[in-house]
Amino acid sequence: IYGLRRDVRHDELKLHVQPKIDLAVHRVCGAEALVRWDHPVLGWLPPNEFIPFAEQSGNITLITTWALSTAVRECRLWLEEGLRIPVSVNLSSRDLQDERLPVFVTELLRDHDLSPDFLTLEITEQALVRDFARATSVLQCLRNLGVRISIDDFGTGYSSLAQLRNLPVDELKIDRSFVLQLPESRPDAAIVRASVDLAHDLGLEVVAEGVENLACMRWLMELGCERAQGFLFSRPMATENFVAWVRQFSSAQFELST
Ligand code: G
Ligand code: MN
Repeated sequence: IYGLRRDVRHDELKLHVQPKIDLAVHRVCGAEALVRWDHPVLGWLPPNEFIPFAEQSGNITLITTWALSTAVRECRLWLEEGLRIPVSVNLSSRDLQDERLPVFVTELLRDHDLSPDFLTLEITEQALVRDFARATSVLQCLRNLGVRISIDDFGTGYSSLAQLRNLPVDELKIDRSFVLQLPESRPDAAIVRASVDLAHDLGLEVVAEGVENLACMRWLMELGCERAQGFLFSRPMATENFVAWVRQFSSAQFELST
């Protein structure tokens, strides 16, 4: 991770976005921001190849604040284009230890004149393991701002279901490892069905990650899963292509329904 500070300065980080689709109306209902690092020697690095190192070396705050600022600015640009699409940003466990984060988010939204419900923060169950009390207090502050909170990679962490009951969250994202083999895999089907029911009983919305084919999408729709994200709709794309992609997705749907 050596060189990240210099690299942020040199614009080597790039934001990609992947659409989330509302399965009931087949519209784009959100976009997850994913950071890519264009390393001068190693080439494009996806988040899972450098975020862990950034966390260890204490550089994660730099990346998170960069991702938040860039994502909020994009979301404002989409609005200017007439597209009301909330943006989701991933937080790491260190971010949830940072009591300055809610202040940063407040000022960022104010600077871009963006309502807080246009921002969703995705946290993993893992992010709460370290200093649970402080993490939940930061999380509560963020939620009090009106920002939406989403539990990412649900089902892969160590957190107990009892813990979920007390968390200030709005949305649950089912990890793609349980979704990729649907609808064939019986154990995965059982896990996803139980997770969707649990989420609904707790008043949470559900996003299925890793939706790669139509059969999987239809199975999820029948289950009452509200939202889906995955290669079936689109891979993560450069932000400059997003508005055009949304427009063609909407018009493709329009042609289907007429
Ligand atoms: O849960 P997390 O925030 O890590 O998910 C984002 C990652 O998932 C991205 O790296 C993205 O490329 C990947 N991803 C998104 N959709 C799909 C999919 O449909 N299939 C697979 N295999 N990976 C996906
Ligand atoms: Mn995520």
